[in-house]
Amino acid sequence: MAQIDPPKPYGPTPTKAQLAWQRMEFIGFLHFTTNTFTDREWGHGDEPASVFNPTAFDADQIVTVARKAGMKELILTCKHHDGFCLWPTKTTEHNVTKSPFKKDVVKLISDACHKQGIKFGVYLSPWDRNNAHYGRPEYLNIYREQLRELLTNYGQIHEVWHDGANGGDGYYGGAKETRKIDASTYYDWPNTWKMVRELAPNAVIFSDVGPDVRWVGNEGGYAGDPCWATYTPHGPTAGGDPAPGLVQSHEGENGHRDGKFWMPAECDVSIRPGWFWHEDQNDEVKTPKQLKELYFRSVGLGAVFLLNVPPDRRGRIHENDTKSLLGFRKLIDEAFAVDLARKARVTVSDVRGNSEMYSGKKLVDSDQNTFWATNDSVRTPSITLEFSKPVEFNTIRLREPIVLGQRIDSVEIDAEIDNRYVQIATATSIGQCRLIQVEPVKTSRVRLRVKSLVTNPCLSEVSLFLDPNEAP
Ligand code: FUL
Repeated sequence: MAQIDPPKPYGPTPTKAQLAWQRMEFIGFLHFTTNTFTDREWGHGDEPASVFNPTAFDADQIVTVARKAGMKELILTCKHHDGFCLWPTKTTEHNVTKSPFKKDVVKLISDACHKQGIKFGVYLSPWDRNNAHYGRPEYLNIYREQLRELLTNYGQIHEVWHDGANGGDGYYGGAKETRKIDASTYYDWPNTWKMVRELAPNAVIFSDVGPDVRWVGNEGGYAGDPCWATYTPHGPTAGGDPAPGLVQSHEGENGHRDGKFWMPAECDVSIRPGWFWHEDQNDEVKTPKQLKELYFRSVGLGAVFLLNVPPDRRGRIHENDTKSLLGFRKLIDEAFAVDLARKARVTVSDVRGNSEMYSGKKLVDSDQNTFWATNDSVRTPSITLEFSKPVEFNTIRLREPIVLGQRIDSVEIDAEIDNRYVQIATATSIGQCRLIQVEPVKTSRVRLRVKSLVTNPCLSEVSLFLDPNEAP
């Protein structure tokens, strides 16, 4: 088939780093610090370094569990709000070298990640309840120096996580002073991000306002429906500038169809009620089924699923969490084991000359290099899959080649039942991935009606699965 130019990109499009990040789909968070040993969620900053004493720390065990669960990246809380640094920073005495453990936790975890082919990311809390300079201009230099250490000494960094939390309860280093900051100006984020770009060009930067990855706006691990990768952060008050900690966070759940920036959502949640490990939460680990549901509500809406698995006081992933993670992996693998659409004969109502999908040779391209595209003026084409023998499915997976932007507004899916088409599903916003669960249908013909109000659509994947754990 003759090759012709692909369609022109529509609206904002992802950078190389964003694209690589979106394709990971499932990543992990490690919350680990003095809180693990003091049973707190937010340390006060006056915890002595002596409390940090993992008894059987095993970075390989942590990374192996994450890898087996399917996580492609791990983000470590190198410093949480309490200010204790897990690496031998030169910026403060309040660091791991002063603990009985002494060893560089950032190095141990990042080395294990690099060794096992897992990407590594750093969380560095802007809020610091230990540092004497927090709240004054000097602290900004300290924060940047800490970032510089993390971004230069630990190999490739793929994500830099800036928390929006900056408290205000007056607890600082035990001194109980109040240090008020104006989060909209104090941190001077643009200059910090400039430095991140220079030191870690492959990293995406996460915050409430991106610039690469946006907070989804809840800590429940789910996106809204629809969830657009495009987004315009708005400040909390009319006219107020948005900044980390200062956004209309609920808008993160859906994003904006006409958003100014490509800023896909990251859905963070903990496998336990708390972000840190607590003995009394060992029986409250989310079940494989609950995790699977969150996967469908995050990855299935084009977002990235960021699941926190907090190491325990030994410095390992607890048995209960491990069991749940591996159970979850099994459910996901079983759900997507066989793509029934590969057996289909494919016809389309319109095609641009470059579509391998059209010939039925290629219905799936998870790298999104080949895709079905229509001619420029076409807005509502359809694609039909015909099977020589009826197939039964309950799960549909669609992807757009997002390098060309998010083009499709919605799809309607029909199955032929008793010689006529019956609509079985609709979906608004496709993007990187859209998972649709339906009641099991048995049919020889499936039709997808695509609506793209703004430009001509493209699709890089149409897959059908029979998830054995969802079938009645
Ligand atoms: C929040 C923090 O305050 C929590 O402790 C946790 O780190 C979570 C991921 O982000 O804003």
